[in-house]
Amino acid sequence: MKEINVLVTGAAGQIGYALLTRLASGETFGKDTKVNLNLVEVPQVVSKLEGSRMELEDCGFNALGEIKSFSDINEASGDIDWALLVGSIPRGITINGKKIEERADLLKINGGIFTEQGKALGENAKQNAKILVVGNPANTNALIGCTHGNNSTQTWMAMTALDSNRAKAQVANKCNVAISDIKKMTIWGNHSPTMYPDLDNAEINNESVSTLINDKSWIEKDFLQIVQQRGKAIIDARGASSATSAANAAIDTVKATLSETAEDDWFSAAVMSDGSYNVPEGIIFGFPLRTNSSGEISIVQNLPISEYAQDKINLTTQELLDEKKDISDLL
Ligand code: NAX
Repeated sequence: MKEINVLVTGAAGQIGYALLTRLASGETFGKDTKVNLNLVEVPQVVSKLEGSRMELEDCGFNALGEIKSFSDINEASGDIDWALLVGSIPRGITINGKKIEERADLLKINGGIFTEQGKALGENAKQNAKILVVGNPANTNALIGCTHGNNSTQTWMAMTALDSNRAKAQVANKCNVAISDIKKMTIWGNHSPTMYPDLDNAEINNESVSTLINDKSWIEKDFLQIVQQRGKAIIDARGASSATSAANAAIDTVKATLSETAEDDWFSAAVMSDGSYNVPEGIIFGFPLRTNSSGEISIVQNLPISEYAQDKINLTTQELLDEKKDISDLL
């Protein structure tokens, strides 16, 4: 049986809880691959991971390998093939008597975490390791981690698959088609309310979704707002942020990198900009991506971008540049 070493931070959190069974069941890496899990939590919470370990054992998955718990990222990151960085400090938490509400404060606190995690993974994880940042602010956390990882053979991504899945769900309802009929969904930019879900280049039966829907007002107002604000709507309804759907999107992203992307499709994640689509280099930006038969990930090129879409892309680019400025002392 093949083996894969997977690290999950924030493993005792709500996304972590929903994620672990999906990683260990054989669904993600295949039934013939044993999944060793290195679970990472803050020291105050690490003992809770024993409960997760017992539950995973009780699931009886043949693919489940060894489970280890850590509070030290350096110890946890040795020989890792895949790292899912879910843990981060949420907005609104009180630290040293101060409620963390400002984006700049949040960026700095999480920046410290991702500096350390980046260094540890860069030094200790496998040379071809892939790293997906889920913890918010995901793009800028990934930028900090990637910078301190300083390892050009590892791949850092920030998750936008949840936004992509949310966009597909809205289109499926509107067009009365199955989710699997919707191809080539792109989320441009930041995982934040400025991200831009692109229906011009998304397709159903090889036809542009925006052409098929043919309702500018729905696309530019209802659809955009629903997708951009979906996270908030879920918090309002559930009293807690998305967990099952976030874990599912992380699994979708991992799977999308494990085999060659179908000719008629691509997937969404944020990666280091190489200047494609005139997005400045040096920010982690949501692009349309493909995996080739050697497992390399590349940005899909030469898609048409309307003037309207370009305005939206400029907006989300500016937000990421502002975030980068806020943490410039951490880079
Ligand atoms: P929870 O608060 O339930 O869990 C987070 C866990 O991370 C906690 O158990 C905490 O102890 C742990 N943690 C904090 N700092 C850590 C560190 N330095 N090392 C290891 N563990 C650490 O949050 P949850 O709902 O699971 O969400 C996790 C993160 O995902 C949040 O930042 C959230 O904003 C983000 N999200 C990102 C999404 C995306 O699409 N990119 C969507 C869903 C989610 O909102």
